[in-house]
Amino acid sequence: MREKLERVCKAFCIEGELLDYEELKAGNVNRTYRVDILRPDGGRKSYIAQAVNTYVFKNPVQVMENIDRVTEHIRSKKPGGVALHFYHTRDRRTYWFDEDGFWRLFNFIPSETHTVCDDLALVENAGGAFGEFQMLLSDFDAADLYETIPQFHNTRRRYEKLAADAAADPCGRAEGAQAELDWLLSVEDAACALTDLYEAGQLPLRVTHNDTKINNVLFAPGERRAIAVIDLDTVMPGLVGHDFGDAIRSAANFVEEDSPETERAGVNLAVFRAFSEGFLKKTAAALTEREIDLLAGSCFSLAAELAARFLDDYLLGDPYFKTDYPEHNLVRARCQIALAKDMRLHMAEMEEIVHACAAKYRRA
Ligand code: GN1
Ligand code: MG
Repeated sequence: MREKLERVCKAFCIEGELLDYEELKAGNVNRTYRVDILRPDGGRKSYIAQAVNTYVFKNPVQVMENIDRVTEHIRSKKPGGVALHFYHTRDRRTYWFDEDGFWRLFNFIPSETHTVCDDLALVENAGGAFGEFQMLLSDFDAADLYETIPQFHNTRRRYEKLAADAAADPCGRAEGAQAELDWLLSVEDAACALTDLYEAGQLPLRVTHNDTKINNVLFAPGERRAIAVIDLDTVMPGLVGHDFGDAIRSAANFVEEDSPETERAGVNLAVFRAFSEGFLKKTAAALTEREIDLLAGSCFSLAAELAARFLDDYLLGDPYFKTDYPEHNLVRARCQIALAKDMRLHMAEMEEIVHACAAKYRRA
C-alpha cells in the first residue's frame, strides 16, 4: 500500500516523503487513508487519500464535478468555513486513476467524529450542521447536479430489487435470511410512504446530502462544536426526510449499525429529541407542513430501506458494502430491522417531539 500511496501523493503534486499512513475504517464503501508527509522544509503535514468505489459510483468524474459545485456554492455563502479542499494533478484535475483505482486527495482536518452518541449537546450540534447544510443548498439549482447514484433513496426500487434478488438467490443465502426478508416485505408500504408521497407530487424535491450518518460531521477536537459536514459524494436532489431519517437511524440507535446485539437496538428518544432540536431550529421555517409531518416516519423508512439494502447485498455475495466477515451484511440488516421495529413502537412519541420542536422554531 505504501508504494501506491506514494504514487497517489506524487500524482497530486505533494512534495516530500511519505512518513506513515493509516487506513481509516469509518466508511462502508470508499477506501480512505491518512497519509503523513515529511515536507522538504522539514515540516510535517497530513492529507487524506481516498479510493472511490467505482462499483458504487459508476461515474466518479461526475461525483467530483458535483462536489466542486456544491463546495463552491457553500463557500460563497459561508466564506471562511472549514471545508474539504481537493488537490489537483498536474493537468488540473481533482482525481487521478490507474488500472486499480480512482483516487482523490484532500486536506486532513484535525477533528473528532462519533458514530452512536449520547452526548446530547453534541447531537444537537450535528442536527444543526445538517440543517444548516440543507439551508445553504436551498437555492442551489438541482439541474446543476448529476444524479451520481440514480434512484438512491427510492425505497420502492430497493424493495423490488430485494425481492427479485431473493427469488434469484445467486449465492444460496436466501434460506438463512427468510425471517428478515418476510418481515421487511410485511412493512413494505409503510417503508415506502415517503417515496410514494413524493411520486404523488406531495413533497418538494430539494438538494440534500443523502448520507447523513453522524460520523459525516466533523467536530472540533475536545469540543462539541460541529466544524464541517463531509462526504459529499451523494449530494443530489432528494427529500428532507432522507437526511433527517438517515441521521436518526445512525445517531439515535442505542447500538452501532452493525451490532449483533439486536435486543439492545432501538431508538434513543433523548438523542432523537436533541437532533430534532438542532435540525428544526435551522430548517423548520422553510419546510412545508407536510414535510414536517413526515419527518418521524421518514426515520422508519430509512431504517427499513437500509435493512433492505444490506440484506440485498448479503444475498448477492456482498459486492457493494465492505464487509469484515461473511455474515456482516446480514448482521447489519438485522440491526436495522430491530431499530425499525422499535421505531414503530415509539412512533407517536417521535411525532410529538418533531411537532413540538417545529412549532417552537416556526414561531421563533
Ligand atoms: C454507505 O460509505 P458510507 O459509510 O458513507 C452508503 C450509505 C449507507 C451507509 C450505511 C454511497 O455510506 O448510503 O447509509 O453506508 N453510501 C452509499 O453505513 O451507498
Ligand atoms: Mg458516504
